[in-house]
Amino acid sequence: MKVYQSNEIKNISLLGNSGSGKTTLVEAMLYESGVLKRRGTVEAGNTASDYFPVEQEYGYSVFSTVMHVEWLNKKLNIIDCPGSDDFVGGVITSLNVTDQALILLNTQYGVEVGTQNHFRYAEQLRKPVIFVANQLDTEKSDYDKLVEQLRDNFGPKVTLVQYPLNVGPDFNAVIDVLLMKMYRWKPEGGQPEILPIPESEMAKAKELHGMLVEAAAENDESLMEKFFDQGALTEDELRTGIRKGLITRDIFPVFCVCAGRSMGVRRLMEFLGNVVPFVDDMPKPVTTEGVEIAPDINGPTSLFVFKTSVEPHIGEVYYFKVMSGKVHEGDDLTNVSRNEGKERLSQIFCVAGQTRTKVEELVAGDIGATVKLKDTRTGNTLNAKDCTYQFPSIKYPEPKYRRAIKAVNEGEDEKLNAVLTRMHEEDPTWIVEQSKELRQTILYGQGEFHLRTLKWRVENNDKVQIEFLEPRIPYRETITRAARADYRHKKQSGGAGQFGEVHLIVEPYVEGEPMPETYKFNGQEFKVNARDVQEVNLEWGGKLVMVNSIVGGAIDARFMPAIMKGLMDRMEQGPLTGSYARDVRVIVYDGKMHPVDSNEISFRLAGRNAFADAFKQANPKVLEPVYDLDVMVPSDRMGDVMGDLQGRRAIIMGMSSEHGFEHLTAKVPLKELSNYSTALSSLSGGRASFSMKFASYELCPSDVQTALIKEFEAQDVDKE
Ligand SMILES: Nc1nc2c(ncn2[C@@H]2O[C@H](COP(=O)(O)OP(=O)(O)OP(=O)(O)O)[C@@H](O)[C@H]2O)c(=O)[nH]1
Ligand SMILES: [Mg+2]
Repeated sequence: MKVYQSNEIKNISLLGNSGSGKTTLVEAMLYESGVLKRRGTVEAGNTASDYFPVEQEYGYSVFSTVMHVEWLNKKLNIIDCPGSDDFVGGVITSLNVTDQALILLNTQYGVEVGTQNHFRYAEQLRKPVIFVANQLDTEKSDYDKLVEQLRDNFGPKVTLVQYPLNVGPDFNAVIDVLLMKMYRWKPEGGQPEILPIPESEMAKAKELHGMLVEAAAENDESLMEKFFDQGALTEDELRTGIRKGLITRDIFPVFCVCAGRSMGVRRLMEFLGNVVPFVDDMPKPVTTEGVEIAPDINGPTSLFVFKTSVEPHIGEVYYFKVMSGKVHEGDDLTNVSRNEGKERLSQIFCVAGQTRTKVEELVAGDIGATVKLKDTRTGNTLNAKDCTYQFPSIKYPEPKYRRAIKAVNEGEDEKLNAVLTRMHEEDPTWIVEQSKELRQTILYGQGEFHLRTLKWRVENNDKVQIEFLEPRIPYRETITRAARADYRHKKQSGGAGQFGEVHLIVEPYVEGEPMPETYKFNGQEFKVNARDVQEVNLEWGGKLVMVNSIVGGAIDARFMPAIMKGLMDRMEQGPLTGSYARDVRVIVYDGKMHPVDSNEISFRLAGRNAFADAFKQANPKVLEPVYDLDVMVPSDRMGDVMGDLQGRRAIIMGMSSEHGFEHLTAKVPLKELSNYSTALSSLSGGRASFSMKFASYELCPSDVQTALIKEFEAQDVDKE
């Protein structure tokens, strides 16, 4: 295979709502460019891109697939991304290593929630966008309505480069107003006839051409001047203007294809090869040290590993982008992200799905793959000697769905953990947490379907049967007023005796609020003074403050650490519900010792139980985690979604209308969000999306608190 130079390579992400035809389009591109001898179909489960059994089982893409086609002396690296928002990880990864987003639309449905989401992700990463109207051969296709929705959602920068003729089952032609030609296909698609524009279409074509020329000219002063002077631009000037507009996201061109019949595919590949930005037209990637790195083929070799996947018959495959220099088969590189480990790239490949073509060299800007690395992970940087670049790992959206996960067969827990760790490498939005607090293994993902896909893979590929359980809620407990208690721990029967007595006061800890000098309980006054104060920043948030206010040596200072341990026992397993406790100040103001029997364990237990008693008298409250919810829902489903949220104790914080969609923000307790992604999907017919982020801990409603206390007491934890 030819070694392509940086100015012959284009990196493109194929985006768009699920079902818009991305996999079918890239299949047609591979076929038209000769990589495939026969076109597969998603229905037949034999496409080059959806080659994972789970994708063939479900009939849509689960993973982003790296492909390449060679067309008109250009190499187009195309990453076919999954459309379902559950698999957003693949989209984010792809956008981070490519320079152009191609957003496909199903002309039957127009702008869908997936279109909006992917446009938003491209916008967040400042990536150029081209829209492609697909499925023009279907009954309900309506191109004019689609264009209207595109302008309504994405504004006046939406500029037509093509419009179709005979939309519907007889679709067979488009008018291209950049080249001012008509393209017509035979029913089998492929090579088009390129014809003059029929008279009947000329007026419309000229008008659209004028709009395209103006839109292109706006991105370059000299073109603008020429446009004002002569009112026209050459094809090359048009291309230059469009490229500049793409880079600055000032123009969103619209193309037409029928991927299912391989129509319009060659023209689109031509435009991608000729016009969209090269890697060095785009902003330079920045290292973790904040240094911009140009994709210079003469620079030091540096690779960024953006994806790893375990593939049938070959094991782990590492996909990388050459960020600088050139990489050759047999190169020895250093993994600067993992202890400078040495890695030999025994083979390097250009890939098209599971078809890997060995190559000798890949240059800066290109995308390739390698195998058999010793200790490399997704997000790592591999460099040649003396190169110190390190590129930051890719940031993924917050999880939206979580479940506790367990191996059906106890003995397989360890194997399951190893499998889950590997799965996280394949899709970084599958996040595993061994939660000490909840005493569960929690699996986080982007939705119910996302986790079910994982389950399918673990059970079918790794043969580990798993079950999902309702995850516990990480409640917190705290107190709302001061209270006092004392506890004597005494054990003097058989063996070493134990004796310790602790008197303490507890009160809510508020940052910056000083401790009073006296407390009053049942009419009795207690004077305290802080001889020593210890503050603990709790790993689960909030603080514990212990004040030593002992007078007259009632408790020797050497026992204070033991008392602190006792307090921490009950902070870690709160007295009320066994949840983590936070924001409590404890004043140890008196106690008793025994010259022989007093020891660490005695005072740990005395401290622990005195604290638990006082805590329970201090009007303790359970706090629940509350999340900020951000929902995008089609206006016609707003009522149902609102009604459902009200049933989830949501507090609506804001509402705004955006192009036929309602944008809702709300605060909702985590307890009420367990199955929200599934509920929202059925309420909106899969046309809504949301994100959620932890916001704060708030007081639990009393009925929830009572139920939690009952449940905890029923567990009968050790009441030492
Ligand atoms: N009639 C018609 N059907 C098409 C066309 N392109 C794709 N399809 C069909 O649309 C369905 C979805 O196609 P895919 O290629 O899987 O869509 P996708 O965008 O990859 O979907 P996800 O992988 O879920 O994101 C399949 O049944 C295709 O056969 C087209 O141009 N015309
Ligand atoms: Mg697909």
